Amino acid sequence: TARDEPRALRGRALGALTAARARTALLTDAVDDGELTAQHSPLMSPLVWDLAHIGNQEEQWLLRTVGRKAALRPEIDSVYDAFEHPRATRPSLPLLPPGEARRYAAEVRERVLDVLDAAPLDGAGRLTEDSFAFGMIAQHEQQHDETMLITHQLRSGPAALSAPEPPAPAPGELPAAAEVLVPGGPFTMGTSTEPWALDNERPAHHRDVAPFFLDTTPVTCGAFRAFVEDGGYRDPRWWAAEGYAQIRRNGIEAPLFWSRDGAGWLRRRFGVTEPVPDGEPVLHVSWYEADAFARWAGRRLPTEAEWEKAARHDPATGRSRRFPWGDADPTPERANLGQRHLRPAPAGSFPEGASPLGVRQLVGDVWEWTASDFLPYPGFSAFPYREYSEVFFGSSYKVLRGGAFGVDPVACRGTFRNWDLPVRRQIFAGFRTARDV
Ligand code: AVJ
Ligand code: FE
Repeated sequence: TARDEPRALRGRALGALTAARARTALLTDAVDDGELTAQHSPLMSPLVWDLAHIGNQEEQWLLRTVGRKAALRPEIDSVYDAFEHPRATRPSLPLLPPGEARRYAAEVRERVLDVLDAAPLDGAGRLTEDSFAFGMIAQHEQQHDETMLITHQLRSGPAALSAPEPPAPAPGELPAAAEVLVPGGPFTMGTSTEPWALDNERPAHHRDVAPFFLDTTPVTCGAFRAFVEDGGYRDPRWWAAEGYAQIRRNGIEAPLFWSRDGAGWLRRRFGVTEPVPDGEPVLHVSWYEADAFARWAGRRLPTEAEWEKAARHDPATGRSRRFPWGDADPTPERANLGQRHLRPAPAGSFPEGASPLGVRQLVGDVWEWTASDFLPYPGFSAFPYREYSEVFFGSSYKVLRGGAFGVDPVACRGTFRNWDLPVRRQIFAGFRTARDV
């Protein structure tokens, strides 16, 4: 009811903030102080930077802006400003040591919970800017948790994290076909109603898409291995020119973390070396590698609009839904999200998460590279700060969709947009392919 709504919003915000902090603790308690302050890769911050940055963003948005409280530690804002200091240089900053960083984030949180208690989240059935800020900060922490999970994957040494294996599909549950025809025509892309959708997902607008075929599962390690073994990395025909130059310059011959083992292949995953699992969606490929595989296979990457139409459009009603399976939130039966597992589930898993046309694993398992540049939707307006999305728009960044096993449901929607440079491979990215009719 309308009267319960403010309390429900407050509860949702509290739940999301609490879950994010539990995950932050898990990721930062798993290694010792030396590993928290070390730089495991120039691509990543020391874990202890992410930890205090999480607290500092929460201080700035929830304590100072929403709560209108005095600043707790304004002198550290600049150290934790991601734009002032690129990741490679963060180890040389005067970072709060681990104990202090933990205490700082906890102190901010304690005060934020008072702000949340007092916040007039909504009295009239409308969402205030304040409730968005709580959702944004919970998503921000979860996004940095995913970033810290990437740092864990990049660190050397024995495993520090563990998790149960994801469920495998029963043989009778596998998709009936390798690809489906997605009919052409207009659909609604983006959202104007999802309360915690970020600025770049807005507003809802019409897009026309020509009919196309789309893979029912992400591309597997086995399929990708065939490309590698066919000499795909040595044949410039398959590659965008700058992508080919980049792999040759860096001696790249297979996905990141793969190594040859006689006639076969191994891969390193969170401190464990294991045979490359042929049936699992491929991970740790750049946009260039995904694009080259697709061309070798006689196919192409889907555009972002094609991906979203396949994931959200319901042919029965003509409406766009929140997720491939409908409007209900993700569950463990529908999608591999939330770091419940430390790997994607085998291709063809999650029949309950399929789209109406039978496309599987659009949400969860691996981020999916799309053909598209990261651009604003018509009617975009930056909110609440230009540095979340707007400064990244243009032709430098490619869009990824769907979310990986390390993405929390609070930061995952059919409309959610991620982006990265086309050379990046440390993120949990795979892809699926499409073709014209
Ligand atoms: C949306 C994942 C590209 O980590 O760079 C975190 C999210 N923005 N802090 C990133 C973000 C500010 C962002 N990505
Ligand atoms: Fe951040």
